[in-house]
Amino acid sequence: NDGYKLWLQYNYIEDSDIRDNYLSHLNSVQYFGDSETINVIKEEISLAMKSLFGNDYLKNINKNGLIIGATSNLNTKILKKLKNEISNIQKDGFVIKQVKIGGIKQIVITAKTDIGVLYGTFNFLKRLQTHQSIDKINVIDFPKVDIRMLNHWDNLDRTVERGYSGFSIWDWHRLPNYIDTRYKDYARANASIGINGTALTNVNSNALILTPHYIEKVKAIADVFRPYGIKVYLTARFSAPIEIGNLETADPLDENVAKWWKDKTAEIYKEIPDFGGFLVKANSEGQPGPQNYGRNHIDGANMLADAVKPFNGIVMWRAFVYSEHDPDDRAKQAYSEFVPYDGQFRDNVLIQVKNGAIDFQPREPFHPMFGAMAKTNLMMEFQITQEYMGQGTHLVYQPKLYEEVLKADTYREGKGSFVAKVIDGSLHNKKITGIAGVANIGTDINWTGHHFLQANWYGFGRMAWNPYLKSSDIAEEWIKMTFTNEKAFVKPVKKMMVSSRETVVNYMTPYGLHHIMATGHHFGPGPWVDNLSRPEWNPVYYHKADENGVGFNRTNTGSNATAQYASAVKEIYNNIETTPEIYLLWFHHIPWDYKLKNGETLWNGLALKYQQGVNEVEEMKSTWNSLKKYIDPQRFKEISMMFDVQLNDAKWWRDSCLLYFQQFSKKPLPKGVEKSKITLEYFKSLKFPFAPGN
Ligand code: BDP
Repeated sequence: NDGYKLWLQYNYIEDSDIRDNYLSHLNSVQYFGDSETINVIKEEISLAMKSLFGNDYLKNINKNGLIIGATSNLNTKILKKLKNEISNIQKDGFVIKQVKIGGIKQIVITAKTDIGVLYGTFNFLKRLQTHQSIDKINVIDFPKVDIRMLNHWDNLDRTVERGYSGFSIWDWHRLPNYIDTRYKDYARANASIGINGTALTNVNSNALILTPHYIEKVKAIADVFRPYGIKVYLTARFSAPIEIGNLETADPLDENVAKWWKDKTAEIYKEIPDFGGFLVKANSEGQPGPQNYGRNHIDGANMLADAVKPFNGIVMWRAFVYSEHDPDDRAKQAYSEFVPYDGQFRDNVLIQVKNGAIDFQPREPFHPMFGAMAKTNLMMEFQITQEYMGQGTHLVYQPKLYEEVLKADTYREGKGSFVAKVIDGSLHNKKITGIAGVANIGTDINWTGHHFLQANWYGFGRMAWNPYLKSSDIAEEWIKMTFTNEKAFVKPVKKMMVSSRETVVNYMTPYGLHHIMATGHHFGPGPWVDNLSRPEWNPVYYHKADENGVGFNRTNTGSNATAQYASAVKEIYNNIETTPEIYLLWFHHIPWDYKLKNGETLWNGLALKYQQGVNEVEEMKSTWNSLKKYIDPQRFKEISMMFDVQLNDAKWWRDSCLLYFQQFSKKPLPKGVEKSKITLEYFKSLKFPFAPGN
């Protein structure tokens, strides 16, 4: 098993009790409606049934069976039985319910739209894959967030920025005539978890994607995705009117520029009538934007919003901005720049905000912009690819991180103002809601490099559908669908996944340390780096270690970043006693002999966490090795080798960080912490000129 089939393995159900029970409900299947989406549902059902049951299924039309179709295509007899449920269906939600018609038990999968029916079908198939009971099934579900999308940081030359699973799956050179089967399998996988959008291109964008030659290629992909309910989006390079439009300026207030974007948009919609819209990184890390012309984010975003508005398109404008000319704490800059604009963006603009104020660290407190813009559509950006977390080789189950952020309480409208409520729009009654994940997908045969990182794609989709789900429940269903329902396998693997995020924090950045990764590629430790041209690119800017202690004072006696939070949160973080220890060094600069809650000094505590991280990887590795008999040899071996990499790297992190910080703490390692056999000089000398994703 090479892992290509992801969580859609549809393993044959060996347990005959379960199999016979299912088959007693599945003697037939009837489809209602006629659309490309209904066709893909038929294909999926037939693929899944053959695989789950062998040839023993769908034999007798006059016995208990399945009825699949949108409400508008069902006959009145069926509709009558489902009256209440149908009136409760929201958006692309669905109902799966067993009803009796003419003495025969029928499981009806229905929705207002065919896409909803597709979601219901995948939900039903998941139940079969995870061996859940379907007796008297009665399920109603709907997506809580409108736009659930992947952001591909894929370049036109097929390299992937921060991609660690091979090259881009978009084969631009061979498009539009050659349609790789991956496009369809990608769409199936995404639809199975409710993802309904994908931005095909890197936020550090290339204007060529907007030329007719490329629009034709994008159209070919959009045509494959359409039956699966997935819209395509493109990144818009702000200077495109100059680069491909022969204009002299890209000033958003220039009439010719606005007209150029209107015409360009119309040209795209002519080919792709359901095109989603634009994703824009402007005036950030060297990308062009409205500020190049003395304008601001409102001018830029609204100009594009007006262009897509006639076609119901949207603009996702990223808030990931920080400037080398701004002497203020980098963590404060996005909030300072955007929050004063609240209420001034068009209603088809969404401001896309990363989960934390710095950059996808193993742990960050939630971004203070969440809940702070009551009159602006604001969407979440998570990173599924693991730029700062071991990239394609470390097992880190990220839905645990997503959950931590979504559950954080912003206190913006009093207690219970969770980030999840900002994202589903309920806190301030938002018009459009969205959530994006930076994809970890590439041309590797198993899509994500490390088999377990498929779970991050899966889990992202599930939480985008419903940001209140428990990450541990998602892990369990993913394990069962991807590997096996065997309890002796599911339990330990789930435990390992759920704790893996804390483990990576332990061996990389315990107690609120952050951004101490090596330069450029961000793989491996580099806390010593202090020579980069922009101060806020240097790890020393973030940890500020010296003889007196370590950590970034962001309280009211320091950068005062805490003032960007609601006052209840601000007070918690301003006070070292009430700051959760997981964020200690994020908010405070603390002496090495500061006493932690467990009685250890900060230095000892830090060292012990690094060691704990290493120990935990060792445990994961031995857990995995004990499970060999439950799994196919290929995936077993490949995952097992990944653990070797992860263990080595965890030790590298521990050893180099402790040697480095020890220069300042001048204290011995506490008992139980292994001493490095390698020198700090050696760690510093390591170079990675060909690291992927750079
Ligand atoms: C950082 C990455 C960089 C991205 C940037 C972004 O290092 O490659 O372009 O974020 O999100 O995390 O725009």
